[in-house]
Amino acid sequence: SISFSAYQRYDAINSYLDQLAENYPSRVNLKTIGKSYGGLALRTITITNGDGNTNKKVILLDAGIHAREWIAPAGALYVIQQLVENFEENSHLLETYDWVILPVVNPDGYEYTHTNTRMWRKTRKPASKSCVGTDANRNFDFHWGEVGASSSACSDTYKGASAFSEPETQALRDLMHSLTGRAKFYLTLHSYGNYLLYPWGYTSALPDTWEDIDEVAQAGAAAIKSGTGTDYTVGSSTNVLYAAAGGSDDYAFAAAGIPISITMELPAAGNGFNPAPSKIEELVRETWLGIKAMAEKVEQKY
Ligand code: 0X9
Ligand code: ZN
Repeated sequence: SISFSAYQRYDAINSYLDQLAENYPSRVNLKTIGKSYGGLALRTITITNGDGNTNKKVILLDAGIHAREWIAPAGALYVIQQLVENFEENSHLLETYDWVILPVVNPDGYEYTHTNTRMWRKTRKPASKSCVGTDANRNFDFHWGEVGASSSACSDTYKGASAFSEPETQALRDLMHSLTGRAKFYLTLHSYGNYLLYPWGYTSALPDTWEDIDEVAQAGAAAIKSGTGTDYTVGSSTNVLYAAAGGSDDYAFAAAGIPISITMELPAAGNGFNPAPSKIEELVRETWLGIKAMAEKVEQKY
């Protein structure tokens, strides 16, 4: 089991995944899709209904691209818990779809925020003689570096020496491509600010199919609003937040061909990147309402 009354360290997250694989071998499969710069395993959990169909459509969920956004991995862990340990209630979500979840994209950074610098955002690979880290969400190779990304290695939004300079973004890229054709919905959890964002991040123009993505995001916002009263803003990244190229969402949509691609910025609960531990459980429950509604919409339409 896992507790949502504290933020979990990388090792505890791994232990939970191992425990689920042990207890639910027919519905859970773990993979290591790569290693962080610091040598930590990048682990996915694939959750199925155990019917043996290996060719289902896929929902791809990740979290923890940004190290300090602790509520995001917590949200991913709650999704995992619901789909695996509360399977009876959620089996409809696994009827025609498998879920592939990478709960911590940037474990080096995540651990560093626990042990050294709470507000660290980037990866932990040296970027220059004196500065460390690349913004993984500026490092994807789609209009890389064109806008909202820095060329300075010391900046928090450093785009990297080249697109996909980081082992973590390489691993996520390869995971996306390994699921091309099967993956219909890519959802990446961040914080904070209560946004459901979709392409494009690099331009104020909208993709041709923006209304399809908007419909899914609106379903998520509506479910959260009616469940807890919390408001989410829905729109394209550039139009409702800011322009920033090289994000995983634009790449998933444009380069990996995943038709529904959304960045969810979870709430601050009054404390920025650091919601009180006593708020984690209600935040992840609320987030799950939105994710479930979006998944239901995707699964009924795609
Ligand atoms: O700036 C980001 O990477 C995201 N916001 S955060 O506060 N979590 O850092 C928003 C990313 C939206 N997507 C793109 N700009 N592609
Ligand atoms: Zn973020």
